[in-house]
Amino acid sequence: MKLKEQLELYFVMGSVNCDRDPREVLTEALEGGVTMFQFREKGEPCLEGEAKLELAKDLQKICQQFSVPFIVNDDVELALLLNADGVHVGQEDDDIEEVRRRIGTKLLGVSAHNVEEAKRAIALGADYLGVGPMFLTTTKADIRKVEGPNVLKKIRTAGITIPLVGIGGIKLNNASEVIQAGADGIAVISAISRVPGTARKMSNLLRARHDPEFVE
Ligand code: 3NM
Repeated sequence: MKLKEQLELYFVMGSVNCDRDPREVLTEALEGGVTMFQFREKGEPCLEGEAKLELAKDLQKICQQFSVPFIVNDDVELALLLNADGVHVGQEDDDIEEVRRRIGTKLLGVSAHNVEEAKRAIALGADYLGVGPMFLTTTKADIRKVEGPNVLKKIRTAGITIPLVGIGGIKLNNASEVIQAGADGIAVISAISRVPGTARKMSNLLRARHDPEFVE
């Protein structure tokens, strides 16, 4: 499968984002049609050390059962230890060039908030970009100003063709706007982690786009 297709419904999650066992939450999301998963064990009171490693291993195994890539947020050591499929870093995280060097050909995702950051991330080796916040969100405390899906249009107008996913406050009722603005996919935390059934509904919505005859 091409990267753009794999990014279509990108579920991002850590234990802090779940009201029940994260293994159950991930399984339900994958059954619903999630196409990529990022383990993002951040925020209070997130797991550390052995407990983080054990959860990561379990979630990776579940992804493997569904043949869905397992990406690690901002922890190159963990990604290398588990032989994960890739790493995602923000602008504030490790040096992008250094991460690329350490992970070799594994997937590298980078968060970008404007055209300049997007160009720089690509020059330093990003395979895809996460662009946000699309809408207001309470999931991440230190978000930038909400520019909305328009920032995706600006990035595309600047001639950037690499895979893009929108992130931040994406729900069923605003997901289409993000795709229409130029994203290949949507990256979602709380709408999927906290509301059972959303992954399937989002997957159906995205699928209907390629296949107008598709009915649920
Ligand atoms: N990054 P939810 S917004 C992890 O703007 C993250 O770069 C963002 O969570 C960015 O889907 C965000 O619950 C949180 O709104 C997304």
